[in-house]
Amino acid sequence: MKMTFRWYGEGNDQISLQHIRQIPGVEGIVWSLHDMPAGEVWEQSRINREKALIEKAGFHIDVVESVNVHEDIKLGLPTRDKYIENYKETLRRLAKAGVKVVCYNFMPVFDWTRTELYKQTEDGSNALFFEKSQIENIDPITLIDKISKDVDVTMPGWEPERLAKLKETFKQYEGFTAEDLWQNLKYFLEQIIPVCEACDIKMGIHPDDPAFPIFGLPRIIINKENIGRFLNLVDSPYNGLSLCTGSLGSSANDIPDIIHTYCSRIHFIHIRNVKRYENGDFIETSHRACDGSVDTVKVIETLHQHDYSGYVRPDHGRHIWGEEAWARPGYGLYDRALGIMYIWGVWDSLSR
Ligand code: CS2
Ligand code: MN
Repeated sequence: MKMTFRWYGEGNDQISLQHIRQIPGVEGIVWSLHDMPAGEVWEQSRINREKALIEKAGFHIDVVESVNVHEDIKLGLPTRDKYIENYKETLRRLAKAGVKVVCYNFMPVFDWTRTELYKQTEDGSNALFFEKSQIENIDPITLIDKISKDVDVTMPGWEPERLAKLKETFKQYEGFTAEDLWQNLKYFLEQIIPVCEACDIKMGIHPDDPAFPIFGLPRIIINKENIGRFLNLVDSPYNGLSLCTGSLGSSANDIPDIIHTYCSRIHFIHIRNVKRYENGDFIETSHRACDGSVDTVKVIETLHQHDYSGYVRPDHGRHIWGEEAWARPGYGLYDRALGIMYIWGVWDSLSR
């Protein structure tokens, strides 16, 4: 496996590339142009600038997370064709710079959703928390308003231009079903996968987080069966997965079994742990298997059995050692670095 670390870019991430350099075994930076609105073509000069910066620090730029999909594509509006053409052009330009894998998601309206960004835990750390009863009893606009006031950085999926249009977007989704979403995803894939084949970029869809419908919006990349259906929409190795153990772990999925079944189509994997409670709440924990509901040891073991040679990154970490003062929720330095050492620990002992 090839270890990577997500970084939000110069001036946008409190963590420096020099610090990431000191985490053992990290070869690549998972990057994006985080200020690009979904649907626009990425400028080649900006791609090249990012590439130069990251490579100068000694990392590869093989993985981009994410190139976001414009809402009109998910909704299947007539304007989608223009945005799909733009998406294709961005892929071609990324390929020109040497990018190998692009991560994206196909969740209506939101990316990941939580009810609290700094939930205190017993040991004094804090973590992203999902309280089911809150989601059921609050209207989404109020929740998003509340959450986005807690942070002064932009988080993936919570970009200002997306939040500004929230009411309008919800209206557009009235009466929209899971089958509609499947159809629109198929349409999108049929357009872009041939381009990916031509320019040698592998697409990896990120599972929905949480892995169940919220606010009456459909969510489809949520379990083994649906992942199988997804891979068959366009049966090409270029149509693959960014498997995320924390997202799939928000409901009772057998993740090692999913890895075992679809391993050849996994291009990128996010490893993290979450603890599920009986009432449907869940909290993000350390990477350690006994701390959460995901058997992370078995996850790593399954990857090892399959000789997994794709990209890996630790996903969200808790805030520890006071880093909530400066780090993005889920994307501090310390717990993700500890997560990497846990992953290596299991991997190296298996290799021996
Ligand atoms: C993250 C996502 O929540 C998560 O697990 O990895 O925010 C991820 O970056 C996006 O869904 C990818 O498009
Ligand atoms: Mn993830």
